[in-house]
Amino acid sequence: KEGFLSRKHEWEGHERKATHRAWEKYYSALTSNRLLFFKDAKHLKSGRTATDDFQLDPSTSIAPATDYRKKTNVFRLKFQDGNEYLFHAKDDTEMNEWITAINNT
Ligand code: I3P
Repeated sequence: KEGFLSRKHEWEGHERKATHRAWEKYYSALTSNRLLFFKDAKHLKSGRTATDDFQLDPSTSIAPATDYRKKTNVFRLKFQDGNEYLFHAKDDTEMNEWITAINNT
């Protein structure tokens, strides 16, 4: 699965709020166990990432962020180290595709 997602860092540790909290749009791509971030699809082809990738493992949890009310179609990824990120998909279908794809990693 690949496509544009906006991302917001919420927590950078257990009980430690993220300092850089703005939404950032990335062309995102899921591999077998990693979520990679690019500026656009062209950069994915060239392999030039825009920022660090996320390692996914069975301890990573993903669910719709029903408590976040400023945007719709937002889901949350939680990592065991306390990092939490929101992701904004363009519609409900996209959000559910990402959730299913990430759950299947
Ligand atoms: C953040 C930016 C985010 C906002 C966040 C701000 O400021 O405006 O859009 O999150 O609010 O801190 P900056 O651009 O200066 O980094 P929301 O879109 O969710 O409001 P927050 O600190 O309440 O998370």
